Amino acid sequence: MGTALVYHEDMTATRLLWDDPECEIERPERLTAALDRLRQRGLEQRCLRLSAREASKAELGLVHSPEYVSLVRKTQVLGEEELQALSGQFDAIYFHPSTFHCARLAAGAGLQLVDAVLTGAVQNGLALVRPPGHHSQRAAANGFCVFNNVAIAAAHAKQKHGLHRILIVDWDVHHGQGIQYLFEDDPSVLYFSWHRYEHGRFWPFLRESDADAVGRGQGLGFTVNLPWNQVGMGNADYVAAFLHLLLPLAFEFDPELVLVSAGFDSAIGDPEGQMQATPECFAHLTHLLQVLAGGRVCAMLEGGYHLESLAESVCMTVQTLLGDPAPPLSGLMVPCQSALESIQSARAAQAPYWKSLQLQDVTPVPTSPSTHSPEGRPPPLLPGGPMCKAAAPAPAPSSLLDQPCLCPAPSVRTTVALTAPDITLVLPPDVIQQEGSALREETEAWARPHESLAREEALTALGKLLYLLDGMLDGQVNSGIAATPASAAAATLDVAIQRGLSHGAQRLLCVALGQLDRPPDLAHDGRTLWLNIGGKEAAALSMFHVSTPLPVMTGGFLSCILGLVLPLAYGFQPDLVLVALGPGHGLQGPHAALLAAMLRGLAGGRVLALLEEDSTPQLAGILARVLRGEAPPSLGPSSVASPEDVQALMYLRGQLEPQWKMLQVRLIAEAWLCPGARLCRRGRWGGQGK
Ligand code: Q9C
Ligand code: ZN
Repeated sequence: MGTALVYHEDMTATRLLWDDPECEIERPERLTAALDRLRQRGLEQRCLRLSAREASKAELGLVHSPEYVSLVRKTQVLGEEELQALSGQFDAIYFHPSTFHCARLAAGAGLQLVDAVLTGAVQNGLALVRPPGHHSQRAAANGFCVFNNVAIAAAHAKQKHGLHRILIVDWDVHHGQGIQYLFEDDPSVLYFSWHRYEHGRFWPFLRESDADAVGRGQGLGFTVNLPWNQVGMGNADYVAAFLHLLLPLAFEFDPELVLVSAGFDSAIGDPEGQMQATPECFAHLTHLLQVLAGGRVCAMLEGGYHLESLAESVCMTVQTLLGDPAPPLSGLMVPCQSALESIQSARAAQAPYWKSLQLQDVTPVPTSPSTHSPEGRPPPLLPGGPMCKAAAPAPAPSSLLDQPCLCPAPSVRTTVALTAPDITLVLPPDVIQQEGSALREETEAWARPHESLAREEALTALGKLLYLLDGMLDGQVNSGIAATPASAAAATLDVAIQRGLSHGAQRLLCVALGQLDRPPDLAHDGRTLWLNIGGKEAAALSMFHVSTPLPVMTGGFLSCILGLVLPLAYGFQPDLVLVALGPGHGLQGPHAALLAAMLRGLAGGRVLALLEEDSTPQLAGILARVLRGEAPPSLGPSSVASPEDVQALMYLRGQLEPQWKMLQVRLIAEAWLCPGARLCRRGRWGGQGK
């Protein structure tokens, strides 16, 4: 449906006219660097270009006082000395004769973006603007921000489009206190911000930036602060914050629109943030938000002062908005202790207001003021074992930034290799219907050990699947869907795993839904992570062979994906994902679509979905659409997880946490339910051999 890019070159006019070391980083080159890089990468050309308009007085009045707007208007005619004097009345602000015009364009750009998305002209978009907005308040400029672009866009979406639930995700490294103040008593706006905090010792030095500021009155629980108490937070910390804090609340909130205060001073190299997240991380953050609100995501630039890091991160964001799969993340996926403490404090502070946290949460962890050091991180997982590749020391920032931003994109995004012809009716036009098959002899050789693959239909389906898998491994196709007769599902999956491993996949994630037994000769060499959802009971036979019952309620399904599947998947860092809907998988289309959409964040989007031949064309169609990058449909208000779902999840997390650090998050009910004793009477890794 398209991605909008809203911009106006006049926004490069405002600049600092005098000496001020604090403000000099907010420069016109921020916009030109980002835009130039988007052009170089061919990304700008793929967007719908919209020229920004000025926001009107009434639109600015949605969040600012008339007196303040008049004050800013008057700066147009002031001389340099008067501008400097007025600037001095605010914290970290400079005015320029063009400031009023630029700030009205910045706010107007956000309004155009929201209008384009909410009228259905585009699916999503980015407004490249300056001055930024999230620090600005009803009657005050602050932190380079003059008008609060994102807050104005949210108020407009409510007023002009009648929206009732808007999620604002502020991934800038500073606390957007302006947005917090404007909506703190408003339950229709859920505001999430993470920010460098250092126990209150970092700008803007506010008590109300801490995790215990959760909103007021009707808005209690609709302000979510995640303060980072150390610098150096990286990809694993950011992804963990999304999986364990933001996304559970966001799904429960069920927003109609997602606005992003997209500051890139939270990226590696930025002088303000001092964080370590690489540009690819912003592809993942964007991707994770695109499963909400039917994919209606409007991002607006806030901070970001390292031009190279900013430009790359903007490209990653736009590329993902356009539907390209996110590049794999670099570095060991292990959140640091300080990040876990922060996430835990925020979960504890929010638990009273959110069902999705209630069964699982816990008392606050006392935080210790200490400086961040790499030594503070847990030791690498399985030294010398199968994860040693991931455990290699992270490359230096400069070399990370030198890496080419686009992985070679397969010419074909999604292919379906199905035997049922009526599927074409529900396929998007750019999804290729595969004609080819692997050679007959080769197919027979793979089939030979499996009795269930002897029948002609099973062999035909296997030939098509092998051909598709080869196309994915050779980089001609990004993702695909293949079908198999129900009776051959397990054997076909087994062959697909062996074929994937022998044809270049280093680490293969297999998510098997329904009654699909683990292939009997699946190696324990750490190259395959087998995850069965639909097993009889929760069981972790080893850190690579995990089984859990199919959750019965939507809430349980969501906590299974966010609390188990994705943490394992991100920790494993596969280069190929197989997701198989086997006999009795029981998944509704929207649930299957959500799972597939989220798994597409792994392995550069190399996801092969295996269906049963008699699946409905609708199921194949919805999977084809999410695999090519469309947003999954919203699940709607989610029911709570059943006690059984919660228990299974907690048991597995308890078993697996020591090995899979992305699972780590304290669970409140652990102490009450003592799940290990009840659910599994086997030894630590089960007792199949005993
Ligand atoms: N070294 C935005 O990113 N100065 N504003 C902090 C600490 C103010 C940041 C000084 C930073 C304002 C939109
Ligand atoms: Zn910032």
